[in-house]
Amino acid sequence: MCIFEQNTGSPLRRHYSNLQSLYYGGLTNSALVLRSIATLGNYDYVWDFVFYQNGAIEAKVQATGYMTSSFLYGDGLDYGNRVGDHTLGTVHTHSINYKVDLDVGGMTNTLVAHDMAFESVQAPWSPEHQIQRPRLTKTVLDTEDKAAFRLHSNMPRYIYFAANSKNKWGHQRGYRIQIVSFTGEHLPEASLMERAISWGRYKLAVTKRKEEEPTSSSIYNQNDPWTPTVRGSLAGGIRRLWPRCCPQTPVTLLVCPVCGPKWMFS
Ligand SMILES: [Cu+2]
Repeated sequence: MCIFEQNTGSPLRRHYSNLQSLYYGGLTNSALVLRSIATLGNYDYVWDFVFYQNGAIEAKVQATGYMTSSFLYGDGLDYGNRVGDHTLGTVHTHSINYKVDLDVGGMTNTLVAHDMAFESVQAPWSPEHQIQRPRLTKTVLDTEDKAAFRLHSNMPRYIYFAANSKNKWGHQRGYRIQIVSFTGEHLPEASLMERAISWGRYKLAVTKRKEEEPTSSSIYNQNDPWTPTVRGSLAGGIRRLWPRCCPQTPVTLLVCPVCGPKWMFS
C-alpha cells in the first residue's frame, strides 16, 4: 500500500487575459493517490483511488506483469496474435466491476439524470430563421429499471447521485457518476455461465441497498460459473451503485461532485 501526491499534468486553473486587462494566473494541480497492488499469477493489478482537489474521486485499475500466452500451433492465430517464435498472446478479457455503497449528505439519496432537449425558436436577429436552443432536462430515475443502463444503450449526458439537500443557490447537491471504459459484450446472455457475471450487462446499475447483498460477486463464481455463489439482482427502489468497468487497458470510474448546472457545463 502506498500513498503519494502526483502532478496531474493539467493545470487546476489558468487564465491568460489580454482583453482590456493584461494578466496571467495559474495553479499547478496535484492529486492524492492511494495505491495497492495485487499479484495474481502472471499479473500485477495496480489499484488506485485518486482524490482530486475539486472533490472528484477516481477509481482506476491497471494490469501489468506478464501477458497470458500459450504455445502457437494449428489455428492459434484465430485466438490471438503471435508475440514470439512459438508464442501466442491469447485473447481474453479481464472483467471487473466496482460495487459502491455511496451516501451523499445522508442516506436518502436519489439518482438524477440531466440532459439537453432542443427547442426551436425564432432567431431574434433574423426572424425568418429558426434556431434550435438547448434546454436543460432533469429526470429522477426512481426505479431500478430506469437506473440500469444496458451496455449498448444511450445514457443521459449527466447522471448524478443526489443528496436530499441543496446548495445556497437552490441546486441539489450530489456526486456525478462518470464511467470511462467498457470491454464490450462480456458473454452471450444465452450462455449458462453468464449468470456468474450478469453485472456485465450494464454500464451502470443503481439498486436499493440491501443488507443481505454486501458484494456483487464472489471468488467462487469463477470456479462454478454455472451455479454462481453470488448473482446480481434488480428489484425496486434505489440506493446502491454498481458501476462496472472492465480493463484490457487502464479503466476508470470517475465520481465527481456536482453543485448545480454551473459545474456541469464548465
Ligand atoms: Cu489477461
